[in-house]
Amino acid sequence: MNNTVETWLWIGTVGMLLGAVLLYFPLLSNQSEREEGDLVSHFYVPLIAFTLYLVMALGAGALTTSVGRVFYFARYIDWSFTTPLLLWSLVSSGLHGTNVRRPALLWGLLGADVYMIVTGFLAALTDNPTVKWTFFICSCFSFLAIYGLIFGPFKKLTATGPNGADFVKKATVLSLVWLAYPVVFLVGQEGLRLWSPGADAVCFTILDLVAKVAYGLWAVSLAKKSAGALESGFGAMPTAVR
Ligand code: RET
Repeated sequence: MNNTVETWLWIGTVGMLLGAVLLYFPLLSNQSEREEGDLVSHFYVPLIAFTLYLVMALGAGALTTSVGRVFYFARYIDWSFTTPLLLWSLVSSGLHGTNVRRPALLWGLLGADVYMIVTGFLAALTDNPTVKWTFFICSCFSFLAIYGLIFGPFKKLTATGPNGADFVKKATVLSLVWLAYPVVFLVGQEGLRLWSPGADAVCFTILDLVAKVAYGLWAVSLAKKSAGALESGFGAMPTAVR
């Protein structure tokens, strides 16, 4: 394994472990139902990522394709679990305190997300350009569907509750960070191969640490604030009115 790649896979492993430990403590002191969904999901996200980074750092979780490119498929196993968890906690915390229950809409969002990762995996796996770019486009359309659902129906529905403003803040940050993933794919080894495997490892590791650990810590702190506000009667209004 290339030295830069190996170093960054270990940075990812240690960073995710640290993130999981940091995100475990808020779980122990949880006092409210409002925070529960956020706390549980934001703990599992770095824990899952730690496991898959460890697999990659130890030299597994990758295969060599027909043109000699090393493809880290373990990233896609990580994303298949962590991205649905991140979207689920974004939406369920946004809807908390409203009377809205739209399970089919939530399943639609999670379905688009899993479809995005699976078609992205197929695009990354192959070296056949027609197959690669066909699945890349499928994956990008699913990504657009995710944006459409978040900033369409879910933004409207969460606006009826006390966490609507936090939902918009989190959704904005999440969509900006997530946007960098297809760009790295496009430029890196899985796409046009304009830069080295080391550059891929650096970018994906930094992105993963931001999208999972930094975002998770921020989301949990927002959940704590919002639970405090709900307890002291603030923000309970919209629920009571409905
Ligand atoms: C792929 C393939 C090419 C097209 C698109 C992609 C999108 C990937 C995304 C990944 C997000 C991962 C996160 C992980 C952290 O937990 C699969 C690269 C659109 C958005 C946030």
